[in-house]
Parts: sequence; structure tokens; C-alpha cells
Amino acid sequence: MMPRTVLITGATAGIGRAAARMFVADGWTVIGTGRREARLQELRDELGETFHPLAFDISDPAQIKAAVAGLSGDLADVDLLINNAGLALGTTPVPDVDLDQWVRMIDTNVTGLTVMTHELLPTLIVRNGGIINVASIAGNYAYPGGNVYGATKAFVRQLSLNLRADLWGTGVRVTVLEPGMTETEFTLVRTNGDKSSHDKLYNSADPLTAEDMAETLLWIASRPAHVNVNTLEVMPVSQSFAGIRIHHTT
Ligand code: 8X3
Repeated sequence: MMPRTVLITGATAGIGRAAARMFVADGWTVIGTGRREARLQELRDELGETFHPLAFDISDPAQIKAAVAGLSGDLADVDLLINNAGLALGTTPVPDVDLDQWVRMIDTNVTGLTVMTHELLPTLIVRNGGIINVASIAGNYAYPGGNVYGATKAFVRQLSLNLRADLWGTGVRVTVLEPGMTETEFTLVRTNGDKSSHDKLYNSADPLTAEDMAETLLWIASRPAHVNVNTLEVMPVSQSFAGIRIHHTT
């Protein structure tokens, strides 16, 4: 098989880091992006020269453009973009929310993902490549406190489907992966480091692991060239739907 190159955003932790490990083990060249340069360097030390750290802030379009423009040689030939970087901030329902947190989620989950996709599209089209966007079940099901986080993930789902529509005939594959509860730093970030929230959510619930989702990403990427997985929603067995509520006034 020809050597292939994948660019994974948000490779410093969680699903992105686990995916970097699995794609390298599967023979891919991996460009791993993130803000935390030291973490990327640790991965480089661990994984060796087929892992290439690319440190920048995905919430800044100018930094994305400069990072992609700076890819040279074989590294410019990206075959697969995994838009994994994203975050949730806050768990409280409106109106008790922080507008700055909303804007930061939009900057990263929506604008960052969109700009990154735009910048790599010409390469992906030339190379018959692929895009896998990591969204969330929060984009499919409303829940109290999901507000803007869930909305950003609904955007990612619809953008993925619309990219499929527009890229028809190019050979470029597009998938949206929608994980449910996955034990990573996600909840610590969402709750500003509240370890008890992290423990309460995951303890004795047997959540998905970052490795479960990395394996799924590799499976999607390894389908034969004529197969496109459009959407894939995955939950741990312990997680399910809570349904519609009715507030009675009396
Ligand atoms: C996060 C999944 O279940 O916390 O993307 O909404 S969940």
C-alpha cells in the first residue's frame, strides 16, 4: 500500500492523540496539530519520525492558513484530514451562561474546522483524499446545558453532509463521526478542571475510550475507495436517550 498522510487536529490529548498512535502503527505518516507544543513533542519522542508535530491555535484562522501553507515536501500531500479538535465549555442551561465560552466554542468547533477544511480541500481533491469530522451525539439530541456546544456539532454534521454533496464526482470521501460519552479530558475542560464532575460522569458507566474512537476512525479510513461512511453515531451501552419533558404549571 502507498504511504499515506493524515493530518489530525487536536492531537495533544484524547481521541486525537489515540488516533495519532493508531495511524502511525498502521503505517501512516501523521501530522498532529494542537496548541500544546510540549505534548506534541512528547508524541514525536514516543512515535518517531513518522509523526510530525504542527503547533498552532486552531481558533485563529491566520494561524491555520500559515500552518497549512508551511507544509512542504511529502507533508504537503495530505490524503486525509481528521477534524478532531473541538471543545465544550460549560454545562449550565441558559441564561446562566458565559458568552465568551460560547464564542470560544464557535471559534474552535465551527470556524477552526471550517477554515482547516477550506485550506486543505484543493490538496484533498487532487489526491482523491478524505475528510473525517468528529462531531458528537450532542449535535443530534438536545439536552439541558448542551446549548451552543450541541449547536456547533450540529453544524459539523450538516457541513459534512453538504461537503459530500458538493464533492460528488471528485472521489473525496467525507464522514461525520458522532461519539457519545467518551472518557478523555473533555469533561475537565468543560467544567474548568472539576475532577468530581469528571469522576461522577464516567465512574461505573463504562464510557467509550479514546482508543475506541481512534479504532473507529482507522476503520472508516480503511474502507475500500468506493465506500463512503456518511455518518456514524456511537454511544457506550450505558448511555441512552432521556426523551421529551413537559413542564406543567400546576
Ligand atoms: C460529548 C458527548 O455525551 O457528553 O460530545 O454529549 S456527550
